[in-house]
Amino acid sequence: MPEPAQSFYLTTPIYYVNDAPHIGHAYTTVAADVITRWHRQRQEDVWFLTGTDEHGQKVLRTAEANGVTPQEWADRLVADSWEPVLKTIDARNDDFIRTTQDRHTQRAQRFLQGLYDDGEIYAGAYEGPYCVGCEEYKLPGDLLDGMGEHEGQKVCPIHGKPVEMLSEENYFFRMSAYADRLLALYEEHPEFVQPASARNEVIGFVKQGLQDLSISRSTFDWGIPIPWDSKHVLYVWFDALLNYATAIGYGSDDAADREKFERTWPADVHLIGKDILRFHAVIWPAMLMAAGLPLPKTVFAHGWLLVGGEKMSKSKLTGIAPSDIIDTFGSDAFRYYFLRTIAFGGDGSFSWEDMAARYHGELANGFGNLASRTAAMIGKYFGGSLPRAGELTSLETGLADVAARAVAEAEAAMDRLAIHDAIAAAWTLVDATNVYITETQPWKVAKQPGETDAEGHGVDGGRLATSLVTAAEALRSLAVLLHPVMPKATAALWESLGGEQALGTLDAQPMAGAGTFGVLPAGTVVTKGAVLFPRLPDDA
Ligand code: ME8
Repeated sequence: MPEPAQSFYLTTPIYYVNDAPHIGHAYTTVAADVITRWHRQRQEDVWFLTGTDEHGQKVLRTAEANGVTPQEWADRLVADSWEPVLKTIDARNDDFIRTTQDRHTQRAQRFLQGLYDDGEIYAGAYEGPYCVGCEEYKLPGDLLDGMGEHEGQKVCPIHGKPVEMLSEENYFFRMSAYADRLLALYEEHPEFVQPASARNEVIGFVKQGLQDLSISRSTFDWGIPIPWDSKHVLYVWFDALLNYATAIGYGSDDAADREKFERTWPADVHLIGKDILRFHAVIWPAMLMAAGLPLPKTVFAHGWLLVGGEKMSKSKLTGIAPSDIIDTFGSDAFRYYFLRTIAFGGDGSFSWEDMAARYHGELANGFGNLASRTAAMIGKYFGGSLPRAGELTSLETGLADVAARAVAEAEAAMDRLAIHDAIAAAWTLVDATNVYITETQPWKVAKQPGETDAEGHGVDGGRLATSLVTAAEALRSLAVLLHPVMPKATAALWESLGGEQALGTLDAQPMAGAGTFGVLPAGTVVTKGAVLFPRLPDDA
């Protein structure tokens, strides 16, 4: 029996539907898409979940301000913005969960009832600050003193707005009981919270001691009803975190759903922004411990896209829509730019000048031109039929070594979730192939008379054929290696290389073999194909 494929389950945060997505949200989803496509290219059994977080006061207030019910508002935002953006950025998610779906609300209630029955939840009252922007109960130490119009008030450091003082009947989860087990988890499994800066922050936070967590709200009704007390709705974060389990079948009565959960849980990676680290690295594992469920393997917190040194946000009017950039540069360049330029885990910023410079330098001139001139020369000198390579010199074996190293380094980088390093490793092959073509100068060699073998494939004393076959092999490697990052351009390249007829679909090419040369058979039909990264009009 063949070994079952390794399973890989990755999630993004589920996004609030109070507003449309900006490039910060797209950044997380694109990163998630690249990582999951990478694991698919390793032929693993991948599940990629994203979705929307639709309950809570923030969404309720936005709907009220727009004169519609919160459900109508959520439906509108999902249909008009959150689902379409996935297509815009070329994300290939397997599921899209909405927290207002029955599958989620029923299964979340089942989880909650289980905790209540086990004595993990008790009735109490909460008095203290709350930030509706974060949907978070704040500790006094979390807040800043307001300035200007907020003088004399305490403000949330993320939203820059005053917190509200709540005084409410609530149910509480006995989270304080889990502090020691959480600290042991961070100690024994350093990979649980990444990068190291995030892990240190979480350890520091839990070491101060944990309080029990208010998990219900009783002053509005937009949420999942608490099963044993319909005057309360579930606190939006407790509701939202459960999506990672409910979406893959937790709490379902259906046998196929339960089997899916058994096969898929625990998650391999919860990918998040650092703004929501504590929820994922403290509250979520404590909830799972209380329910006796296995813990996710890794919570990875990436940095922020900044504008003027602050987190990009719609509420501060600094949000840029993904389509603003993609309409000009295309989705591949968008995906490449953000993941190549920002060290994954650190903060970064966007500039039109930098984007345009990299588009022209790295994509159009570096990668795109390499692909088009190689295909053009195979067309011109060999009628578009890949010749047979002659004797290999150290130039060819040197390039093959670069390819093998690039794949090995990129694979190792992806295992560390260092997406920027993986792309940089692939680029060593783009650059080395361009140097190789300059060194072998096929256009000069072609001036010498050529020969063909019995099947009519050019052999041409070897050199011309060898250099073009070698460049084509490097491009084949790059098509596989960069497919997760730039799905459209690499599909066009695969088509131009005749990859599908010769070797099957691009998706089916295993990442592990991507760096080995000598794969494309002689006679493969190479066509010029579309320009991968067209030059932009001067005023773009
Ligand atoms: O927090 N830079 O939803 P949300 C980088 N519903 N990433 C950014 C960003 C920026 N400037 N702005 C947003 C929520 N993000 C909850 C999550 S999960 C169970 C519930 C990304 O709509 C980043 O991933 O506020 C951040 O964590 C997420 O969007 C927050 O999205």
